Amino acid sequence: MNKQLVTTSKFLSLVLRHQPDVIGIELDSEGWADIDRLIKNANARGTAISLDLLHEVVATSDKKRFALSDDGLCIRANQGHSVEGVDLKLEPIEPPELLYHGTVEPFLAGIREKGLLKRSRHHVHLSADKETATKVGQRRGKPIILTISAARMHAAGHTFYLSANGVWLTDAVPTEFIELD
Ligand code: HQG
Repeated sequence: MNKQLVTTSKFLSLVLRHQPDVIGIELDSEGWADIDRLIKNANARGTAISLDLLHEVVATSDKKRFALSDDGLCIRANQGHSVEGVDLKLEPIEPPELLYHGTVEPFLAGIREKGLLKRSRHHVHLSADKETATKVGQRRGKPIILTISAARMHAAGHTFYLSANGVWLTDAVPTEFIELD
C-alpha cells in the first residue's frame, strides 16, 4: 500500500472510530458517516481526500477496516471504535473452540490480575488464528500470544460477535479462560 493510502486509512480510522469531531462530523448510532460531508469537511480542514481515494482505501485495506453502505453514500469502520454512542448492531455468534490475543510483556501482570479488559475500545479484540494475533501484538513490541477458551466462555454465558472483517469481539475475558503459550 502506498504512503498516501496508509495516511488516509489512518485518518479514516481516527475519524470513524475515535474522533469524528476533529473534522466536525457525526457518526449515526450504528457508526455510519455521510461520505460527502466527510470529504468536504476533511478538505476544508486541510486533509486532502477525494471520493476516488476514499474508495481505493476501502478496497485495498489489508484488514478490510471500512465498509460502504449498500447505497454507497456512507462509510463506517468495521471494528475498533472508542467513540461513545455507537453500536454496530452485530449479531451474537458462537465462537470457535479457541481464539487468540496478541499482547506484550508489560501488560501481562495486569491481564493476569484482571483478565482482558476492553480499555478505551468497545470490546476486547480476539483473533481467529495465532498468525493474526502475532501481528496485533507486534504493533507494540515482541508479541506474546494468549490462547482464549472461547467455547468454554460461551458455554459460561459470555457473548461473542464477529466483525465484518473477521475480528472476534467480546466484553471481557476473565482470567480462568486465558492460557499463556
Ligand atoms: C491490553 C488493531 C493490562 C491488551 C488490531 C492490548 C486489533 C491489558 C491493549 C485492534 C489488560 C489494548 C485492537 C489488562 C487488555 N491489563 N493490559 N487487564 N487487558 N490489555 O489497541 O487488541 O490495525 O485497544 O492486551 O489489529 O491491541 O487498528 O487493543 O494490548 O484488531 O485496524 O491492552 O487494533 O486493528 O490495546 O488491538 P488496543 P488490541 P487496526
